[in-house]
Amino acid sequence: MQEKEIKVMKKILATNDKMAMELREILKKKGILFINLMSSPGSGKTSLLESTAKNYNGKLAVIEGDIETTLDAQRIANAGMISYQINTGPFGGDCHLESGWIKSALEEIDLNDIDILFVENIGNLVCPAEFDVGAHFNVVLLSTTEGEDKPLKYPLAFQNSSVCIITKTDLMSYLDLNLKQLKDNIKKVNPKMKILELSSKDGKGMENWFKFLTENKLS
Ligand SMILES: Nc1nc2c(ncn2[C@@H]2O[C@H](COP(=O)(O)OP(=O)(O)O)[C@@H](O)[C@H]2O)c(=O)[nH]1
Ligand SMILES: [Mg+2]
Repeated sequence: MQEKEIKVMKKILATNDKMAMELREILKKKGILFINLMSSPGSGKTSLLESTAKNYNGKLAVIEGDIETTLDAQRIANAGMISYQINTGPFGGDCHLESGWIKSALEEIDLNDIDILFVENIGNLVCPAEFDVGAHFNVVLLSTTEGEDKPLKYPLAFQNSSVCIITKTDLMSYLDLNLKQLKDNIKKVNPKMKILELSSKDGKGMENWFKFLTENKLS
């Protein structure tokens, strides 16, 4: 029985990865940079996107992933970014997005007027890291309130990302966070990780995120 389950899982992942590779190529050819944001609920993904929509000069769109509600898509749309919501609730409540769903969402979005496409993955530091959605960059967010140990406890999200954004730096003076320890833990799990520190609230460090976007834009 277990062997059968493993075989089915392997097949699902292989199908997902094939589609993800195709999406990556299609978007590259269209000159669209594709970024997948992953983190636990509440780390600041939507806030980062709102601030990006308001302060970064680019043609931006986001595919929002949530189990229920269109709240985040509405927040982002209010901030001025094209947004499209995927809800997994009606289809079993999956805790991650898969490349096939991204492909379906892309059929609804006019790709001719976009130069950066984001995915806000479902809030969860575990499952989203297992599924390649076809992004050019996986970006993992970790807020200062989550503690130094999380990269060690949830390594896959950090191993499968090339950028880690430490969010909510404005709160650091209220916390006992050891920032050096946190960064050492990130590097322990992924020595090549690019680490950015910022606050969407007071705007400090946002320029480094915008620089990253500009440097990696494809058109
Ligand atoms: N102080 C502070 N709060 C933040 C910051 N970014 C997000 N928040 C707050 O954290 C909560 C969750 O943020 P949200 O962007 O919805 O997180 P998401 O679930 O990852 O999309 C909200 O109440 C935000 O106002 C920040 O940089 N500083
Ligand atoms: Mg959100």
